[in-house]
Amino acid sequence: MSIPDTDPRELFRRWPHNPVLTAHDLPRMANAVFNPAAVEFDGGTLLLMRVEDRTGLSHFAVATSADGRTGWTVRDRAMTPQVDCYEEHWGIEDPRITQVDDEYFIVYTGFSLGGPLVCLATTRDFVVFERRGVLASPEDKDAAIFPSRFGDRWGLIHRPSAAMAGLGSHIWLSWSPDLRHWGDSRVLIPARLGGWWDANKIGLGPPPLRTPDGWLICYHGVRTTASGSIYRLGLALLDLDDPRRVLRRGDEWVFGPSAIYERAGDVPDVVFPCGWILRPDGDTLDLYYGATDSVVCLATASLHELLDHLQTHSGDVIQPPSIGGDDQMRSK
Ligand code: BMA
Repeated sequence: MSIPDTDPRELFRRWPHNPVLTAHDLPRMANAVFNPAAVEFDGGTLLLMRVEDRTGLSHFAVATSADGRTGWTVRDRAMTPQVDCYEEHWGIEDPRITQVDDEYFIVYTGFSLGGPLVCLATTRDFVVFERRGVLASPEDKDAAIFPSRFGDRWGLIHRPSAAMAGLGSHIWLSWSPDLRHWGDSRVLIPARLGGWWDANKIGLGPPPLRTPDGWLICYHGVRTTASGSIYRLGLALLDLDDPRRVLRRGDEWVFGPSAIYERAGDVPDVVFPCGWILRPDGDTLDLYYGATDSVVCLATASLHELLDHLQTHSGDVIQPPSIGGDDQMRSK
């Protein structure tokens, strides 16, 4: 097995004390804790973590730490599914958080009676959560809202599942004037085909990150092998004013399962980030991810190294044109 952290060419460096948090850090017995959203909150780092309890259903716990690495305080069952409702009947999963002024938009997967769908809740304090309804019907997941509007509209990145096998599940972009009515949808980043690392099924990781070069996107690609799937991460860059324009898309994956805690667990060979935090130096990017659907981990990259990498490791982005519709894109 390769030992990537000893290779200085790797863009993401694992925290040497991974995993950051495990089910043993929870006050109550659970199966696993993974796929955390991450934000700076109250002068520290806050993770909103998916906890899969021993019923098999998931809810969210809050973990806070002054340095984002050690000394975690965990508050379990911070947000629990409304199991009497259709949309969250079998739990809530994989949150992504976008801060808008002093409010936090939490976009998460509801495991509904009809399969996964995309829900929105908002909070100011991670104690009281206001449910704002369903943003996308089943099957859809891996969604996040941009932190600012484009013209008068909010943008939502999401991943509907292809109903027909073999057609691929792609990343889409939809728009809303009010966070309730969504439309003007189009494919943003298509899954590739054939032998690519990101063939057939891809999905957004953390919410888009504003950088001087564009919106930085980290997404997972799922490679199907004879012994199961491998979840790896790649990068893309969207135009700041018109995020429908994909400026760059990395050819190569930049982070994949390699450490033992990423290879052995409930679902082997999975790294699955739902949050990242750009630290105050403007360059240190902490990526919080679930490994093997079992534990919470951390890897750190330099933002300028990621952007440099995209300059030199992306081919031409060829997007098929979309059919008509009013072009309402007006950047502020
Ligand atoms: C995806 C999601 C994630 C999970 C991953 C690997 O489809 O369900 O929650 O981490 O599969 O099992």
